[in-house]
Amino acid sequence: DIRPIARALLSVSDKTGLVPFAQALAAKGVALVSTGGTRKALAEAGLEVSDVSDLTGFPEMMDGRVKTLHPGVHGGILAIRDDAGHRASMDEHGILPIDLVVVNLYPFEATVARGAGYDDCVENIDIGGPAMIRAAAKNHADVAVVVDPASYATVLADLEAKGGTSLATRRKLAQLAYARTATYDGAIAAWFAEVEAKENAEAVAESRVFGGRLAEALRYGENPHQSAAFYVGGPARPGVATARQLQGKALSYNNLNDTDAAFEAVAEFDPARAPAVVIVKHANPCGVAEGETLVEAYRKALACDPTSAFGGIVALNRTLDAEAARAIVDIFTEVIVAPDATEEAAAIVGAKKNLRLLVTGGLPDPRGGGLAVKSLAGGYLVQSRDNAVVDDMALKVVTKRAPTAKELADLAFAFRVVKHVKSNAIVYARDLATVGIGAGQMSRVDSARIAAHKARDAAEAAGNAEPLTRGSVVASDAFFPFADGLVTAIEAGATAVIQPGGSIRDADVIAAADAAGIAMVFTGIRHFRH
Ligand code: 93A
Repeated sequence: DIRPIARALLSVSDKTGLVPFAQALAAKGVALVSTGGTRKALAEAGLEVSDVSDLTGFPEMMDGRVKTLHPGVHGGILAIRDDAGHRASMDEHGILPIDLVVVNLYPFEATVARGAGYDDCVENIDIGGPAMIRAAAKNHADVAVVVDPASYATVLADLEAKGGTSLATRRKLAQLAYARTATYDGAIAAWFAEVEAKENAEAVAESRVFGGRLAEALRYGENPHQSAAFYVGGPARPGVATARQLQGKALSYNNLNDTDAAFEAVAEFDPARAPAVVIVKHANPCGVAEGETLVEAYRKALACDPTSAFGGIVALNRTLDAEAARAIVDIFTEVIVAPDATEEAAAIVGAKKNLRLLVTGGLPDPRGGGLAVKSLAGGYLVQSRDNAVVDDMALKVVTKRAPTAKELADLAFAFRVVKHVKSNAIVYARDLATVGIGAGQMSRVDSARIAAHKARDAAEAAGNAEPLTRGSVVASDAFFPFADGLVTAIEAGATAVIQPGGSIRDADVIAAADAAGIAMVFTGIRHFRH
């Protein structure tokens, strides 16, 4: 398996160690063939070296883009030496065998690293070099390939000891060769990705969405590989766009999105009526409550789903006070947002360096107008805000039993919350606190089940014998298309229901409610949110 070396093709950008290596080859009687720059370097060292044009019958052309891409080169590399047909082709076309290919590539990585321009980087993508390397490596049965000056010694050692290269050496060199071209192409692909990411970042920074003003370039978007920026615009509205950040790290894209969701939700709760708290995770409320005090509201909200509340956003409808601040900093929280904060509360939050505290100076009007914009491929969807508020709705009792005053208060509470839960949304509430929230399901009955399931989990975690949905009320953001979702809620222990109504099967749903003796009211207004 020893293959002597009669002819070597040398074409290298990195000329380190080239001359002594070529001298050693020449001393063993190896004929040298080279491309322009390599040939010049060898000739200057006094070596006899022919031009690759002698093999191809073509001059190097197109600024060197085409110099070795020719059957005169690739036939000489790829021909199987003991294949009569291959040998006949060589004879017919005057192709000379090449036994050693010594190539290192245009310095693409180094060109990118020194911050070269786009065209310069593209020009440094080597095409002919990798083609020869891969060809020689494929034909390792007959040909040795060297892609790195570090391997020159290996070839010379084989030549010295065996008069040619061994199969083991050629295989090892082939492995190194493919590893090199793979790394090289990987670097090129990574560069294209980098160029694209940079262009995206520029496009995001330059975009002017609905006359918005760039407030802040964000480190990244919903995911780290996405570019992002925060624009403010449209009618002024107290919230994330106007808030003053009293402390904590910069807000991320997801923080801003979740904080907005939390604050818009808590604004549904009139601070003159009662303190209220909303905890948001992944843009959905995972606990909402009113209480006698903020801290009580927070504890009730937290009890709904303490697992999800971990790392959540807490929004309050009144000035953050010390008691509430102490309770909130007790568990890992990303952001607190409130109309204001007392000095004492701010100092308590201050002990948690990373926790962001935002004060907005007020609450947005839930009945306020304005536009909601969403992008889709090639355009935008624009609609007016969902500014419908349950207090303004003409509630219609559709069951034999009317809700009690307590049920009615919880129903209104639940419908306020369900407006801010992604559809299909189901919210169980009791004593002005959510006890189970089902969000973002494609089927309403699944939302009803998930909400009940989460309520059972929360009860278990709190050591309660009964799930909190026992004696609760339930709100649905849109009508129950079938009785099944309602039946799930009844099984979970709901005693009253609020929903828009309007299904062609309303009669079935009402009958199921009457059969269970529960009360149901229709709002006539739907609260889809996607
Ligand atoms: O531009 S190329 O992709 N086209 C070719 O046909 C070609 N053949 C060898 N680059 C090509 N090469 C590369 O030129 C080699 O990979 C090597 O990096 C360089 C050596 O050129 P010179 O001998 O002129 O310095």
